Amino acid sequence: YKNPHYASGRTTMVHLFEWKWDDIAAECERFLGPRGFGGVQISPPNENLAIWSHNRPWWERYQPISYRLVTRSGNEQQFSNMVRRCNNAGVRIYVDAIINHMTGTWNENVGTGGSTANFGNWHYPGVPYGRNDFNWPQCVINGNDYRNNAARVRNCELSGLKDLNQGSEYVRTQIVNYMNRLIDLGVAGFRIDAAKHMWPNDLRIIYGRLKNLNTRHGFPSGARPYIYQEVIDLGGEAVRRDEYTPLAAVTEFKYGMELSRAFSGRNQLRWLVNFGPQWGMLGSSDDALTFIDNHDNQRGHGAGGNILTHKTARNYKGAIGFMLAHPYGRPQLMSSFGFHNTEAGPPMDNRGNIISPSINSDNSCGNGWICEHRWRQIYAMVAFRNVAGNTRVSNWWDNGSNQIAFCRGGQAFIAFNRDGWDLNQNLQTCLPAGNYCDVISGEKRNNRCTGKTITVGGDGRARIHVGANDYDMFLAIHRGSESRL
Ligand code: LM2
Ligand code: CA
Repeated sequence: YKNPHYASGRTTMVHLFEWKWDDIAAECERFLGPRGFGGVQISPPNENLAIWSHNRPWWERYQPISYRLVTRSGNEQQFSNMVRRCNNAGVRIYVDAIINHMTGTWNENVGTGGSTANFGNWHYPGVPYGRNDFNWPQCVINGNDYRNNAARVRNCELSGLKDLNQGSEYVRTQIVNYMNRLIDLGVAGFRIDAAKHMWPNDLRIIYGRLKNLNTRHGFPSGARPYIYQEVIDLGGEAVRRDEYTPLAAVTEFKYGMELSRAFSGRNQLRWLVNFGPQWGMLGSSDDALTFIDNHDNQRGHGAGGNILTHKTARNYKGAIGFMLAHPYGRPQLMSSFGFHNTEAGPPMDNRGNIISPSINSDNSCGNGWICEHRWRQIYAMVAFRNVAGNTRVSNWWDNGSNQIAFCRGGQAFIAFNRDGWDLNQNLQTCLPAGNYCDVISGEKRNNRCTGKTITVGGDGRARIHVGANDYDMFLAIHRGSESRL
């Protein structure tokens, strides 16, 4: 369950938060496929409660009312079409699976597909679930439970969301049927929402009943779905992430927290020389889904404070650049819509329909969408990581503070400067002699560099300059970024 089953040579997925299925299909064909992205995490595809009383917040999608594939992102036919088109473009689809709970109690009770619920009776006719399918006696998790009561974290309600009993055969069957339907439609795996709120043994049984990935969508026979379990464990938790790594991969929240610290100037970059397990992170790359921000902590929900996001773009790009240049983990990018208020849902019209992103001539998005994955510095680093492949970090250099540089075998080289003075050094790039285009300050176009050109000599060394006031704090070159002029 720890293999993402990317198409060969691909390494990185992006969370297209709240995107519509038709738009994702188009994005796979026109951008993600050609640019070498490995996959997309989509917002939950199953029917959720439509919460008009909060003006359709983003978090309504974490309030399931049935497993019908009807949401503001689209219907079942659009979903199926998206998965087909993305797989054809070499881009895999990963589903955010909300299987811990059903919607809590609200005044409104109609879902995005028209299903209703009778909250007082724990009755969800769209599945159907009833009173016996939930944990009993009813209780709500309180703050202390996270430190000292694993059973309450798993058997009580997460902020009032009705807590399903995954120990029940009937509940397991509904969940497995839902997930297997998605596998039949061609998805490559799942994010398991709120995994710490479910018993590892119940999850093990559920994963074991999932089908192999659909060979008619290009997966090898016998391939198991990729599963990454959302477990927030920064230490001091009653529920530990190591309880989940024997089952499948786990979201590594320490990763984005530490890189956010370093790239916002709260820790020196030179310490990153041994970034990885020695920092208390999961012991192997296969175990760790790595990311800077996610849909929760970019708006102050979930784990950790002071996480870098698109709102502080220069530092954020630096952190993303390091993440994609460094071999540890299986990276995930965040792609956001703009927001001022932390409850606000995606751009929508007054009937609640999501408005599609528009695409500008410079590749960026409009209509309220940020599309970090379309920032040159970010998609260029996706290509860098694909070129770097399985090579190790070599030739680490630092200046004893916030200037660092390293090679990825003989494939790629990167340098960062977060000090208040210029980086200006003759450094080993590990690349064959030639003129290389920096893919951060510009790109290679018609065999010319639109940004900096770096001249590597026969000894692999080059003059590397990253000014303290440069637009970006890093430069990156790799095999394939040579200019021929
Ligand atoms: C997650 N991971 O474990 C998601 O990443 C996170 O986004 C979800 O919370 C959460 N678990 C449940 O799937 C979000 C949001 C919450 C929101 C819930 C449910 O962070 O604030 O809670 O979705 O929509 C909302 C209200 C809360 C209310 C609750 C129950 O904000 O005040 O509690 O609904 O109706 C009474
Ligand atoms: Ca639970």
